[in-house]
Amino acid sequence: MSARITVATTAFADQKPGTSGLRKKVRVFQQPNYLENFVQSIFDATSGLPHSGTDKTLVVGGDGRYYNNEALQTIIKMAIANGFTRIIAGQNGLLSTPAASCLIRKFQAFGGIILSASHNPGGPDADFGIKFNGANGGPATEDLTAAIYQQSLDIEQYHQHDCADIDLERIGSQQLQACVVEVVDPVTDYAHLMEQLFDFQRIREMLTSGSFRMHFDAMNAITGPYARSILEQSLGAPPGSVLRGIPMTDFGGGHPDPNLAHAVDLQQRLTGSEAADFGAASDGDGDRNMILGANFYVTPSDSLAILAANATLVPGYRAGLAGVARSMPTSQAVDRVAASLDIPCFETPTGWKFFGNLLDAGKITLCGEESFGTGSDHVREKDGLWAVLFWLNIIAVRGESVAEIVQQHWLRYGRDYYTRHDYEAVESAAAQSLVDSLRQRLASMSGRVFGNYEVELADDFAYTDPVDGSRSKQQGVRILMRGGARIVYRLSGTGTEGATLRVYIEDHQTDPAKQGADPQIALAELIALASEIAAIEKHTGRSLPDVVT
Ligand code: VG1
Ligand code: CO
Repeated sequence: MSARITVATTAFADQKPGTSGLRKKVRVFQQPNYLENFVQSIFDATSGLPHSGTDKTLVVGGDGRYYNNEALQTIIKMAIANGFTRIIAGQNGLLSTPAASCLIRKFQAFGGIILSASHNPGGPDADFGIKFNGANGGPATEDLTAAIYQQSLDIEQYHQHDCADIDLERIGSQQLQACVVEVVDPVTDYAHLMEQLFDFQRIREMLTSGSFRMHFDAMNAITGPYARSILEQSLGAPPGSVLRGIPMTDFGGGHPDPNLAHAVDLQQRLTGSEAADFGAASDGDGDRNMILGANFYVTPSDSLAILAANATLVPGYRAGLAGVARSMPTSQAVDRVAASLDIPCFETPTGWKFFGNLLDAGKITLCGEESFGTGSDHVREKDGLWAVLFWLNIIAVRGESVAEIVQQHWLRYGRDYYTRHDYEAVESAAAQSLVDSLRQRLASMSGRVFGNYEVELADDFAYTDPVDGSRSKQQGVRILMRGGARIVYRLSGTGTEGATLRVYIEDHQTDPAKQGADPQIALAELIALASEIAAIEKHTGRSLPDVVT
């Protein structure tokens, strides 16, 4: 016998979502009612929103990290009790973040719940996360996120369908009370969308030619099945081109963050005289990408600019771009491409939720972030494999190496030297006082000269959404120098321990003779200045960053 039950609960005070959903240690989520409270808060906060069609459909899945499937059972049972009539679940509980976005759009769902803490490690002592995406397939807006948090503070009960666990292994439909649960292959619909956007024929010719070698590092995370299906099976990359292709609940003990620090094997295969031609990696939930050429690393900011500059070489973007957008800390490289294409370029706060309205309104076609995130209007999330296929398509058409493509880009637009320095697990109060102190000094900074740089404007970035007029304040301290150099400071909103201070540093170089330097050297003066202006060592006790990208 199964029945709808209502359970009394008490609120938790710490369910405020960050940059991308609610992220906590697994053990926090395992507390009685913790997950249930947040899920009910999502359903309560969204209950007044309309849904299209006769069904109220929810898409559910996650990156397969530890606690994924237990959480999914709870969520499905709660969705049934909260009036959803159709639930689309990835087989074995798996869905990459971009694939979930794709399914929400395809099935005209009310929304989706995605289980992931993205690039954070997984396992019983590591991180878990949950987020809600709306009917457009994108992350909940700031307003909706605030409403969910408010519900979580007021919650007194939740509803659950009391039944045996749902079979998520077998593809097909199951009827549970008034609800149909459909288990779908996590890859099929996403792969189909990719085929519509890219010239698979041309990429296949390149990958099967024998003269082009590539590796994709799935980091034992969600993109393994997607990459094997698309890159190896459909496009003919030799078996073994996908590294670490089997998803694991703890990502093999690794840190599923696609950067040089965490993709050592991949980097080695792209280094030296025997280097492969192309390398790429994605993160825990499949929305990030890192792009490498033979002995060459492409910064995510450059990658966005290069995709924009070459978009018309790719079938899905042949008609050109309506506009582009980047998060504020992302380098200004894409701005230069937009100016030359004479299309709008928007600067948004960090986090994909800020691109949604621009994409929905048709104001932009491509967008990206410095944090290894690039995407387009094909879904409403950043998309790791999509970026990889975009690069492969460009390379196949241009017949040039990654390095040649990037260097030619620099010759035309100048090089935006870029680096991000992260100070991790800083004591929260110390990090906050560093930012507060910067904020207090902003007004006095304008016009000041530091070595070769003069401050043109110093402010705390605020954004007004051009579509709905909503305003987001305190999105990062910017110090803008005359001539375009910038230093940006902000605190991470995805961590689960202490605070992470991110310092973003960039400068533009138009002289071709000076475009070949190591960014840490080219930016050395600004890097030192960034530490000095914020008194990083004084506040945090750290003289060097933990991670440099
Ligand atoms: C980080 C990145 C941000 C990204 C967010 C979610 O946020 O900086 O650009 O959108 O992660 O990405 P923060 O607040 O830690 O700087 V993912 O791949 O975690 O969904
Ligand atoms: Co991610």
